[in-house]
Order: sequence, then structure tokens, then C-alpha cells
Amino acid sequence: MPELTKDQKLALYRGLVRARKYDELNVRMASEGKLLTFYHSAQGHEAIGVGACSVLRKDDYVYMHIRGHGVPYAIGKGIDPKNCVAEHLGKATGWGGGITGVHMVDKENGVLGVGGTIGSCFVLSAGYALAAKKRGKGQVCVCFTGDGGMQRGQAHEAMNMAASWKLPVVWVVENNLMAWFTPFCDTSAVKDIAQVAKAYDMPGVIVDGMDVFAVREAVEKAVKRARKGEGPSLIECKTYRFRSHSEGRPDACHNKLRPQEEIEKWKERDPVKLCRERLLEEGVLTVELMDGIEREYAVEMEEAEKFALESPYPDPSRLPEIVYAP
Ligand SMILES: Cc1ncc(C[n+]2csc(CCOP(=O)(O)OP(=O)(O)O)c2C)c(N)n1
Repeated sequence: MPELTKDQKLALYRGLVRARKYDELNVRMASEGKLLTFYHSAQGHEAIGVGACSVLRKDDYVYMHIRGHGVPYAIGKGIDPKNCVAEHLGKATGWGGGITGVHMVDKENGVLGVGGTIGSCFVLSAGYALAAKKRGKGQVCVCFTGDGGMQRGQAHEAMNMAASWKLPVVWVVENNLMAWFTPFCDTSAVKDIAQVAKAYDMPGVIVDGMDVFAVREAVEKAVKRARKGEGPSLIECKTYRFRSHSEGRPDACHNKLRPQEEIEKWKERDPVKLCRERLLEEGVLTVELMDGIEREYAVEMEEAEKFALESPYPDPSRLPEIVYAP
């Protein structure tokens, strides 16, 4: 792969800082009881969505994972964070008109939403990839899921069919070692998820999910392969969530709290910090520029909060169109 330009590197760093600031805002608003939804923090996972979406076209599809309620991916596809905050508050100016909770969809930007039933995204993304193949415009579908989602039967049916039909789909599994309170090693016979790709004769790649450059490179390769009609790929990003499964719930594993030393160890490889250190060392980033970026997104999030709080709720007359009762 050719060396990234200074602007491309800075864009990745900006994406990480923006996703982190968005996450911090939601964590705070959740603790203040302002959100109408749950919030599943993406802190620790940001490099995956930001790196992967940086190689996508506007007309490519993205099936999002629950972490950050899809925002690290959605920002890369051109969605404004203020509409995401408004959606979490159930406001009419929200990404889904204030009625979708966390299941935000934006067809214009190819954003297919976040599924509530983990693992179901595999079959849905294979379906979108089949449609893309038939359309013949070189579109791909990138589907993000957790290690828990990977263990559903549907995932394996979808992988088998997509590999048989050479569908343009890339599965990016965010292996953060936990599915809610259940450790990955309790539900997996294999150590590495990428190993499973062999069964379907497709590439299975292990990537450092804390390294935005490594994620970008692996996804770019898989996307190129998919666009050429060579079929699906499975990318396993080794990562870690820094906070509990969702805000306000205990961060537990086997009825004990997750070990603090483990969390601290992973935080040493915080994706924002890793990228910042690399860019400072390469001279792409200066302390001044870094402070400017921090300020820019802190202000953006302050404005997003204000926008969301001041926005109106949806018009109750829309209820019959929203609520379906057979
Ligand atoms: C089919 C199904 N079973 C159980 C749940 C409840 N549930 C919600 S999130 C979750 C864990 C998800 O773990 P993983 O896919 O690894 O993603 P992570 O939350 O770790 O990022 C579970 C079991 C669900 N939503 N769908």
C-alpha cells in the first residue's frame, strides 16, 4: 500500500479525537440522566470504525456495531454528531427523527443502522452485498460486529453463502474479549476468530484494533478484493472496551468486576494516544495543532449538546405512522 499523505494521516487522527469527544459527551449525559436511550461506550474501539470507514465510498454500505451507537462509523460516512445526540434525546432533529433510539439509519450515506439482535447483521450484510453485486457498480458492504455476534449460527450461514457466491462483503469483528458478562474464551473453541475464515475459503486476517493505520490497511485490501469480485473477507480486530458494556451497569465478568490492572494495561495502547504519539514523532502533528483539534471538537460537542437539548420533540401526530399494532 502507498504511504499515506500528511492530510490522510491527520484526517484519521481527527476522526479518532472526534469519536472520543462524542463518546465522552454521551457518557456524561447518560450519567446526568439526560439520554432516553442506553449508551454503549466505544472508548477503546474507535480505531476500527475510523480506520475502516476512511477507505469507503459514499455509496458503500456500512452495517454498524453497537459501540458508540455507530458513531465512529457514521462520522466517517458523513453524518453530523449533533443529529446523533439529538436522536439519543428523542428529538425531532435527530438522525432518525427522534423515534429510532439507537437504530439509526441513513440510506443517503449507505448507513444501514445498528441491529439489536447480535449476529443478525451477518445475513443482512450478505443480502446488501448480493444487491450490490447485482447492481454492478463496485459497491461493497462492510459489516462490523462483536465477538459475541460472531458466535451466532446466522453468522456462519451468511459466511458460507457469501463465500460461495463471491459477494462483496467485509466482516470486521471487534474482538474485545467479552460479550457483555461472558468472556470470549468461554464460548470459542478457537483462539483467533480469523481462523474461522479458513472454513469458508476466504482471507482471515488478524489486526491490531488499537492501531488505526493497521485497520485502514487491512480493510482497504479486503475492500479492493471485494470490488474486484473476488469475494468476502473476515478481519478480526483485537481490541478492548475501556468502560462497562453499557453505562450504569456493572463492569463484570463471572460475577466479579473486570480486573482494573487489565483495563489499565489496555489503556496504555489507547488508540487515540497511539495515533497521537506516532504523528507527533513523524512531525505530522505539532502540540499546537493537537490542542487546536482538541478544542475544535470540544466546542463541536458543546454545541451538539445545546442543539439537542433545545430541539423540539417529534410531533405526536406522527404516532400512527411510527407505532405498528396488528
Ligand atoms: C441474539 C441476541 N442474544 C443476546 C442479546 C443480548 N446482548 C446484547 S449485547 C450482548 C453482548 C454483545 O457482545 P459482542 O457482540 O461481543 O459486542 P460487545 O458488546 O462486546 O462490543 C448481548 C449478549 C442480543 N442483543 N441478541
